[in-house]
Amino acid sequence: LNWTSVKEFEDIIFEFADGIAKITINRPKVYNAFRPKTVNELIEAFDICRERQDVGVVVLTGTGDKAFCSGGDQNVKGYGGYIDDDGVPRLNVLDLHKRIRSMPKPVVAMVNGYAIGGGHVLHVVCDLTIASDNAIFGQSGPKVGSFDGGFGSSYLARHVGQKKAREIWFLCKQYSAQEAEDMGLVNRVVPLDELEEATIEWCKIMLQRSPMALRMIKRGLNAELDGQTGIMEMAGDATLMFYLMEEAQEGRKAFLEKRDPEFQKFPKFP
Ligand code: 2NE
Repeated sequence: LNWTSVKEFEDIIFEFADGIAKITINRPKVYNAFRPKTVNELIEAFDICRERQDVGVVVLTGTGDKAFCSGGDQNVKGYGGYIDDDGVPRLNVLDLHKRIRSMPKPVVAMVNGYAIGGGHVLHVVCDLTIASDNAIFGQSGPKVGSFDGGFGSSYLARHVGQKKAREIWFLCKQYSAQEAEDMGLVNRVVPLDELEEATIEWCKIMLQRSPMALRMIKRGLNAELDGQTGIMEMAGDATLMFYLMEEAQEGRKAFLEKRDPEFQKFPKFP
């Protein structure tokens, strides 16, 4: 694909081609670990992807062939979180998880190496994961003084089951791409040099599908875990579709024309 830059950032690369947005964490010296600035840039890029109607699918990956993301940058970890340039500790990666989860378009993790700690959680919250055969998966929080009891635990358990999720967190072992595929943690494993091609291939298939149908499926699958927030997101999309119907337009028109709405003319389907 002919990638073009969407916006210049310091810690990430943000590109677009043919309906696909590609967001690359670009901190190879620290195995693509994130600091608060990285997360803020990721949030901005995901927000742009949400707004842009020419983006149908978003791909998240890391620079190089060593790491997808190694989690929070241990160099800036302090009291209360990861210390930002302003000296304030932040854990803003949880806001990024929410963005990925509520993105009304598929988000694909293209895992090109280590997905460890908070980097592992990032692929867990993506809708699909395509991994290179050298990828390594695992949580490390309890080994380095951290944990993610949010989506990083509950949604992980939805993927692999409660026992396996507890094993992954309690032991902090590392798993090969093949093991990850076998436990339902990734969708597909391919040779490293075919990773982008395979990811684009799947993205192109999704781009041929009905965007509203994909959106509603994502909402439905999320709602099962997300409680009132999940129902709210799904109901929001139902409202969006209602606004596309003549019945909703009639209410607005009647108000502006200062007359009673003629709702009775609309069908009451079984
Ligand atoms: C990823 C892993 C297993 C790779 O091991 P290895 O032996 O292949 O490489 P090495 O030498 O450890 O790492 C290569 C370079 O990347 C840096 C290392 O310090 C090293 O730098 P140099 O010595 O060459 O200068 N690096 C790697 N990960 C880093 C990190 N996270 N922060 C800063 N620098 C990092 C191995 O490197 C590893 O285990 N990394 C640490 C993974 C980790 O514990 N991440 C934090 C987990 S907690 C978290 O992410 C989190 C959370 O639990 C909840 C909320 C938010 C975040």
